[in-house]
Amino acid sequence: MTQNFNAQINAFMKDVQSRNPNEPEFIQAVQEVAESVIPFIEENPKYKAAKILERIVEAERTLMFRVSWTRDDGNVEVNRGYRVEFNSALGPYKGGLRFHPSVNLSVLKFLGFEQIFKNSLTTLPLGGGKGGADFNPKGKSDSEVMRFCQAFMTELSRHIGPNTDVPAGDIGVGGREIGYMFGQYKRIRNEFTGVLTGKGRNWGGSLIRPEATGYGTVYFAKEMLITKKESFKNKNVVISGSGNVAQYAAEKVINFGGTVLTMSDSSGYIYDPEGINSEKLDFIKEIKNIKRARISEYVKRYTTAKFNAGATPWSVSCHVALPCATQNELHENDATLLINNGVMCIAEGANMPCTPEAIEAFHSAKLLFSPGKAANAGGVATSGLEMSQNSLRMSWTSEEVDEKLHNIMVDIHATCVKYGTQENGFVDYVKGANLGGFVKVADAMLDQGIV
Ligand code: NDP
Ligand code: 2IT
Repeated sequence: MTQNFNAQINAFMKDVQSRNPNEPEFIQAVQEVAESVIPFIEENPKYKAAKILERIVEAERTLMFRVSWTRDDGNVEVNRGYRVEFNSALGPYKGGLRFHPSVNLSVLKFLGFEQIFKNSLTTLPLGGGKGGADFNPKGKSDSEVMRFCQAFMTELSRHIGPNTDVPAGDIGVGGREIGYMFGQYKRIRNEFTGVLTGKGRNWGGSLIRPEATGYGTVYFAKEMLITKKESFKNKNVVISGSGNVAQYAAEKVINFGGTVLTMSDSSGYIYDPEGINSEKLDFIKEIKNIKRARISEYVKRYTTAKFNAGATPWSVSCHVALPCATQNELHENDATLLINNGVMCIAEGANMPCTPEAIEAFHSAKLLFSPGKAANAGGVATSGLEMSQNSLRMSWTSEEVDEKLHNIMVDIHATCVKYGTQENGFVDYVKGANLGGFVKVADAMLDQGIV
């Protein structure tokens, strides 16, 4: 008989809410972890006595700073920069930087908090952190983006370092932005070090890092399908987003013999009933990465495809759904549509893209559902591999990195199965990921005393 721990969970969450008012995304992320972890803590009093959960929800350090920079026309702009250094029990703070107008403290605290458990699941020595700014790269010239990145790094450089805190990309931060920030760090500190990951391949970057999050998500989903004796072959796959994660998820699905029916951006989604093949995906990469234009351009070239403005792709019938855009992009009604249309597997390429109600619907329907902290951990894992290569002053081949990435995703899947398998055999990947991630961090915190 499973005991009900609602009273303990509610009391804990009441306290977290009162200490973190007006932070809905952070509360959402903590609630999910608390629901998985509190029953375990109640049965393992050493964690309770050391107040591990109370400490883990409090960031070790939160930095907020002004970022002033100049537009091409001479106008002055002011943005707010952040770095949330959440937990260093397992290693230097590690996590991406997001540049998007929606960035605020709640969003970065949710991402930094998730990162602790995700990084633990990778088995690499990585603490958890996240940062960014409410800067909108859309419509900015290249030189404006450079000046912003330089202004941002001028302050951030005081707080980070290869053994302290190692940022990387996230929404709005890709190879171009990492390059500008690395250049400014090097200029200020007079050091060529692995202070950022996602670097260019000629100057310390790892092969496969650009591909890693999307590939890793599909490697993870493949493991989930194997538990049902299924594969990607001839499966219809619906993907949201058309950025870094979505592009390489699509590439790997195509590679595994699946059919990618949709991709999207913040203006809407494209539906190609004939499937987005490699050549069409190259065009999407050109639209998004080089032209920095809208996904709707796709239907001008491929006229049998349809663009649906202002909509998300969840009404398209599919076997596998990979939400790869942003948080809370898949709601309960979307989950119901997917379920009614026969979806069997949902793997989060983005961080927290499914609302709690959507996850509940997938769980009630006994479908394969994996949370981002497990399914998208391949990105940060490969960042960890980039750090290793930087320390060794060596570069591994694509095949070597891809094999390590694949093994890490298979291992994370096994960890989720170990901690998440219910008495009836159903695998609760949410519980599995939360517990699997928590135990390692909690034990390290116990070892390191009350800090
Ligand atoms: P990109 O900036 O490369 O792409 C983001 C994509 O999502 C774009 O298509 C963008 O559309 C869309 N998008 C962003 N915000 C919204 C929104 N509010 N509503 C609808 N669509 C939106 O980012 P990534 O691909 O790197 O990141 C995608 C997700 O994956 C994020 O949740 C991120 O945290 C997560 N992630 C990323 C990792 C990485 O290594 N990059 C690692 C692990 C997770 P538009 O072009 O219109 O803005
Ligand atoms: O959400 C994430 O895991 C990332 N954006 C990648 C972080 C990293 O340090 O590579």
